[in-house]
Amino acid sequence: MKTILVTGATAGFGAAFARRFVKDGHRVIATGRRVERLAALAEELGDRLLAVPLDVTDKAAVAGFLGTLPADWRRIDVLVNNAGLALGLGPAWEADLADWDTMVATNVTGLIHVTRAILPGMVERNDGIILNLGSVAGVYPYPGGHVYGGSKAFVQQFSLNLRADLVGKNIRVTDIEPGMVSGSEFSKVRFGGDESKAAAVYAGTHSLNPEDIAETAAWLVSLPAHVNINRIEMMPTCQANGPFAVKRE
Ligand code: NDP
Ligand code: 8X3
Repeated sequence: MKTILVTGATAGFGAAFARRFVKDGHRVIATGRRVERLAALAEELGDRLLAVPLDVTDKAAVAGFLGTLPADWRRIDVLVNNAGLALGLGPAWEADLADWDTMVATNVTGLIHVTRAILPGMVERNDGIILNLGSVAGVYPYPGGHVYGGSKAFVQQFSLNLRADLVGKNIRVTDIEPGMVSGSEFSKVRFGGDESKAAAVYAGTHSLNPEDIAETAAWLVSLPAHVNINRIEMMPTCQANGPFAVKRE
């Protein structure tokens, strides 16, 4: 049984991770900002789920987070850096700077601060797994992706650089890079709560769903200690990259 910290467990992938890990016999520390969602998850999953509110952009709360946990929950075997968001899909020159700042604060600064808070314990015990949620948006550019894509490229490169520091230690790091995933709140958040715009993103597709990502995470956690998967890029069969954009005269 592993103790698994999941950031952003109040919706989408994070909730699916919590359900899957508890089903697989692990203990989950579920975090996020919406306390009523955390309470519902705790009610659903019982005493192998510890619900603790955490805003990953709150640097002081992140730094002190471990110390707020009950003593027997402080040994984090697996960290899932999942909390993240995209805001807007308009062109860069029209983007709201506050949206850009929020994406960087959450997807980049939040992720590195949580990692910095949890990693020393893993190094001390010479044991741990970190799963970071990157995205195909960090690999392939698309119109309106700008800072979201940039933040996920950071997550990929940060993950690979962590591996460089951790080589020889029993600590693994994987960047999970999904493409189109329906069944989460991702697009609703991106479009400021507009449900019809969000639904249009997935209309007529058989997209991945959060359980597919949880299946991948469960597999990563189950691998023998000598196996590190550096990156996993996954898309629904109905999605592919290309072609290059060409503006002709
Ligand atoms: P959701 O919007 O469904 O879930 C996002 C989660 O992040 C929520 O639980 C939310 O909780 C949490 N969150 C957002 N901001 C903060 C914050 N400041 N502090 C703590 N938690 C926060 O999205 P998904 O489940 O789809 O996305 C999960 C991750 O996967 C993200 O990093 C996303 O970028 C990435 N991803 C998503 C893809 C998709 O197509 N859906 C594809 C590839 C990657 P709360 O609001 O309660 O704080
Ligand atoms: C989410 C996938 O393609 O909407 O990271 O950016 S995409």
